[in-house]
Amino acid sequence: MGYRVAVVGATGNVGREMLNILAERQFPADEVVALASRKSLGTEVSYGDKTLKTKDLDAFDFAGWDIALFAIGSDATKTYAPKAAKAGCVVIDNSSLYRYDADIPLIVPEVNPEAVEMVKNRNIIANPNCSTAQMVVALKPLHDRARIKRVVVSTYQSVSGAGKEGIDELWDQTKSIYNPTDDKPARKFTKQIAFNVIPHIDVFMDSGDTKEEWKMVAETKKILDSAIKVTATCVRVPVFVGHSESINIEFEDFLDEDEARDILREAPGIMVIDKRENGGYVTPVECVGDFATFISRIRQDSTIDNGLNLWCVSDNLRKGAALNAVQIAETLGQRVLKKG
Ligand code: 11C
Repeated sequence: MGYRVAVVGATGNVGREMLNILAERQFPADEVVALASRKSLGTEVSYGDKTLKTKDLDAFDFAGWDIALFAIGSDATKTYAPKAAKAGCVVIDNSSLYRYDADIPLIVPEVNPEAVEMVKNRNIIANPNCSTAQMVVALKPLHDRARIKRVVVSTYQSVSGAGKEGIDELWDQTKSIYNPTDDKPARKFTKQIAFNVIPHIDVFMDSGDTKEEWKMVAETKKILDSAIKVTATCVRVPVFVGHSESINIEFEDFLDEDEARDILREAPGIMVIDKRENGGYVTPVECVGDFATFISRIRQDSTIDNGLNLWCVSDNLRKGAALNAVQIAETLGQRVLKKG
């Protein structure tokens, strides 16, 4: 017997990817339902070679359903996630609503799968921010070997992180650059995104950091190790899908770049592409549709005793969202629900 799985927000970028990945990874589901708000009712979405018609989230009864993958905003999640959890359905939530609650597990399965046991507290599991997920996959095996003290990360985040409106804005603005009569001013973003970069993602906080930067700090501590110091600068770039990160790591112990490369080659979820020649590294367009987090440009940082630099690229809609959520569902099945 398999699982009964609901995908909530099935018509959005992440919801659609959740359905794709459930099918691609042959998640042991007996039944899958696609849920959306009333305005998307009846929209057809793909699940493997099947087509599902979306049902009304508001009228849905979660009783008898095992797992709900949520990919809707925090406000709607606040209404529907407790309803599902109370009905006995485990919620795996992609919003930031529950991530920082001490009694809710925040999980990247390659890093802290054991945290899934905490699901018993509230029947809710949080999925991290995309920029954190790919970074901690890379940091974990290096931390196990040489203890990370401090991380300095700069991100290059694609517009799909801002949803469909972000994608549309880059597309329309790029076309309008060649047609001056068709001005497309910034709407979703705070400045022109076409042929530009914007050092601002999410709202500003009192510290001067943006919330996206704060999330990378708080989530790395919760998932990997609270002792690790992280400082982040998050930047939006005119790329449709795939977040990139330049990561500088300071360790307690010395870690040679060749050993780091070998460790990363063996680590789960990682693909090392690191040749010191033209094109011997990964760029975001190459990671789209892939499960792996790609690591390139691994090299010693000679300005400190125990430092390394690396370049990390991943599909933000997959490892950064839908894939990680499905991997959490797999972990939940193996360690807690144990059906079938
Ligand atoms: C972005 N990282 O690229 C954001 C999107 O907390 O789940 C995901 C926000 C979140 O804009």
